[in-house]
Amino acid sequence: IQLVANLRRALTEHEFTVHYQPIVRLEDQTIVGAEALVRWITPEGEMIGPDRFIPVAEETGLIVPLGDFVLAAACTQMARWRKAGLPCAFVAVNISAGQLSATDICAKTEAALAASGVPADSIEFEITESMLFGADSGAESKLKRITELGVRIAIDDFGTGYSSLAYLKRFPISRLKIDKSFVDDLPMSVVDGELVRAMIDMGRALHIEVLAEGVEDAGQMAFLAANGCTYGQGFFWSRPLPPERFEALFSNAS
Ligand code: G
Ligand code: G
Ligand code: MN
Ligand code: NA
Repeated sequence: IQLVANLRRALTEHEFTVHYQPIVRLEDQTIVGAEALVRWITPEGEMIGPDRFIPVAEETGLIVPLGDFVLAAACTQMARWRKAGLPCAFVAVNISAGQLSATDICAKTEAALAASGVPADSIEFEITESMLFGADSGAESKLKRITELGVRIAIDDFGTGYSSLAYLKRFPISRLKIDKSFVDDLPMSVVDGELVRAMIDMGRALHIEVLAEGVEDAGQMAFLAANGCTYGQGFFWSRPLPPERFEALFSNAS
């Protein structure tokens, strides 16, 4: 269909760009990192969100070159920020299953790190539980090699996938990102509150950092902070922003 042709053109014509959403340490409300989120700016100037094209990119295999672009862009951005002394310690990049099954993800990751010169531990890969649950030995050994490079692994949308927690034993996971659906009804929902507390406690016991996604208001923020959640992300602090507006968040603070 036309969307596929448009996506191919968008790749060759450099119509994709990357926005950055701050990741905040709840204790002192400082920005410590960012999640890279791809955007498509059409020649007409319309901004199209990834919900509309990532599924098609995944079905057609275009997610591989698109993912390469996002990883390279995030590494390059991180290098600029480090050079400028911006205290943003890491950038998280979403990785689709199709990218992990492509044979050369490890080599591409090494190349992106080398080309940008950023330390591997300033890059985090966000993968979903289902990617670990469904991981064949190939995907598993690739993930292990990527963590051996020093790249950190975060579990995105945590709590919504197949919750076979066995993967927490097999893989070196650095961060759990509690899915927005558990955060939405805080602090009112008793059930969600208990689930969130259980996820926070599990993270603490396993020395895995815990982040709450989709934080939109002060009540949610206060609940999370009071219950020992370390990091947050959401519209309460900021939407995903183009790099120059993300940078401006640091000059406004402190
Ligand atoms: O940015 P937004 O909140 O609209 O993102 C919607 C969805 O698209 C999220 O599930 C997010 O993980 C996914 N997404 C955004 N950017 C990327 C990307 O670069 N690669 C992949 N695989 N998914 C992305
Ligand atoms: O699946 P993933 O967690 O990568 O999705 C990130 C998506 O969530 C992006 O599309 C981002 O724009 C969106 N997002 C981030 N924070 C919030 C929030 O506080 N509220 C809502 N509704 N969406 C958010
Ligand atoms: Mn994500
Ligand atoms: Na999520």
